[in-house]
Amino acid sequence: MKLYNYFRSSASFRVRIALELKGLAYEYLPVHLVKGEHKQPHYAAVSPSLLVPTLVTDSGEALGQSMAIIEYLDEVHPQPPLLPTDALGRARVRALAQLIACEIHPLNNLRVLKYLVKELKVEEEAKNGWYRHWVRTGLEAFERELAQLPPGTYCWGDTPTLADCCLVPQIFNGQRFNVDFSGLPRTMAAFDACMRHPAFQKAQPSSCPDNEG
Ligand SMILES: N[C@@H](CCC(=O)N[C@@H](CS)C(=O)NCC(=O)O)C(=O)O
Repeated sequence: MKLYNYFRSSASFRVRIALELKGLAYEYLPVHLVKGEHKQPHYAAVSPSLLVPTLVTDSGEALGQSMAIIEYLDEVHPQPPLLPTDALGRARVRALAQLIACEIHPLNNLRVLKYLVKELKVEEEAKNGWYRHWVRTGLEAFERELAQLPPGTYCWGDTPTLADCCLVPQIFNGQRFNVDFSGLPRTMAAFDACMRHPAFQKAQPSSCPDNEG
């Protein structure tokens, strides 16, 4: 398999975690987002949506959207599972994952932040305020959701799931923008547990070949 991705991209990071959790080898193909490599013809041929990550399967199929990629990996390589065996558990885990992937991340994507600055002429500090506001608001909701669920080591239960694949990159991203993570005990306990797991360590930006520090 090949993974087109960028060390700092949180959607890419989600897929790297899933690959590491499942012990799957892959070729790392860097796409430098800040240099706009995702908009160049060679990458557009792979990803018409001009987004990372893209997973290219062993049979040469290019797949976009991190959540779809992770669910594909989970179906094709079921061990260890990233979704619970019961329908209700799967719905809970997907809801947590989507709270991050659909409610938080799209508001803070590179192209959204660029649009705020370049087109709407928002000052750097106001842009950072936008970022911090939406991440903090989303994580507070995430914490309230976790508080309703049975206690566990990770977001759901005692093994990492799709929800953890989404949470960890969002926290990493938030750290870069100095988001306040206080008062989020369940969320940060799950994050800390993940960071003690070797798969999350191997997938993190500082472990990536294109890491710029
Ligand atoms: N929902 C997509 C999001 C993909 C996405 O937005 N990727 C970002 C990096 S995290 C990207 O390629 N951004 C390019 C841009 O904003 O121009 C997924 O989960 O894969």
